[in-house]
Amino acid sequence: MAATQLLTVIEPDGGVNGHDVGMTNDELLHCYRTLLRTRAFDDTCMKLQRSGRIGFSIPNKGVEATQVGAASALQKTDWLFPSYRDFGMALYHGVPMADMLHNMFGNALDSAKGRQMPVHFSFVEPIKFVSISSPIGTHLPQAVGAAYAMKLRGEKTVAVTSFGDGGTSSLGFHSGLNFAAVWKSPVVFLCQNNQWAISCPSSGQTASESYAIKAKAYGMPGVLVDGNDVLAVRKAMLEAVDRARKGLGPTLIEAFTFRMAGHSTSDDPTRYVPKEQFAEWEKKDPVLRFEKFLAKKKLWNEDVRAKYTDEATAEIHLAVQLAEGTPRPGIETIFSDVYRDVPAHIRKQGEAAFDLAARKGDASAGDGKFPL
Ligand SMILES: Cc1ncc(C[n+]2csc(CCOP(=O)(O)OP(=O)(O)O)c2C)c(N)n1
Ligand SMILES: [Mg+2]
Repeated sequence: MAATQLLTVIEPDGGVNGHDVGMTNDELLHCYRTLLRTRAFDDTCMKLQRSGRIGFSIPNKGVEATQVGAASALQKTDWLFPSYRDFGMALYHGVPMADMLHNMFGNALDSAKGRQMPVHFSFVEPIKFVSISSPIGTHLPQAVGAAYAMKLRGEKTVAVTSFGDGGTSSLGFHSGLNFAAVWKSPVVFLCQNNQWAISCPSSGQTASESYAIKAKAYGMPGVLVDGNDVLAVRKAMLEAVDRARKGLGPTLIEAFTFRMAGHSTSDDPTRYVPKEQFAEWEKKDPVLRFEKFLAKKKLWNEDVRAKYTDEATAEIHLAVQLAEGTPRPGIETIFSDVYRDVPAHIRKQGEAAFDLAARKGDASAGDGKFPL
């Protein structure tokens, strides 16, 4: 595997060129189902935001294969330090859609009790999905430190951290990769190169031949992989995870893909992404690519897509009903999970705030005046 030559497994005709896929039909269909559920989740969140029912979302269309391929190489005991775009990794490992939507609505059942932004998930079960860090690149050193702790404890787990092409320009990228290699931390760096960091294209981000090649300077392997190919990402990730588990240290994987939508619900990509680029990558849609592969194995036809799409639609509708129907967190939860013993001065401030809320009532949506 190389840092400047794209690793591909699924050929344009759906064949795999003699490659040993090493997955059962059920496992392959689980990947496919997760691609469709991820797209359904993304699509619904966009609609919820556009209709004013949630405040914010981050599109995921186009990058699903990277997430599913990467997640499929992990064990449930491994730790993920993900980016805000990683819906597919959580869904692959069985996080219920409702739990993710509780965060999108910031309701009382949200694991962060409404104190994080939407798409800033955190889960302990069924996989360790560490709370998203909004400041770009800051979670890379977190993953390196956690992985180093796993090594010191003699655990056979690994930490995987996922970030974007823009993340490679952060200080966290440099210090994270440097220390990981020096300490031989069992960590995998997954750079999802979707070619844009909001409106900044890769040409404005780096003069390197690839992002993966940066690994060489830190003293670790770098692998460039086709991010729209579930099986290629899985192959690169399996090798990197295996290396980390054996105590051989970190790997940097660059998954080359494309964000087939805006950065977030707050921008308009038609203002800066060339039309031709959208058209070119529409043809490389990762879901269609995997369908071609499944069809060649006689595991796919239009009916299979319809069945899984219907299932995903029913699942997301139910989850939306649940999450939207769940009340907001009570103001008394502001210190929950923050302190073991709430310090006296904080308790005093809290009591004053609770008292004010009891007298003045709750804030209403869009009411910027509360409590003044
Ligand atoms: C330190 C810091 N600077 C700027 C931002 C604003 N910001 C949010 S997302 C983003 C782009 C990140 O791009 P990339 O790393 O390629 O990830 P992508 O969104 O494409 O998945 C920026 C600049 C931030 N969150 N943190
Ligand atoms: Mg990007």
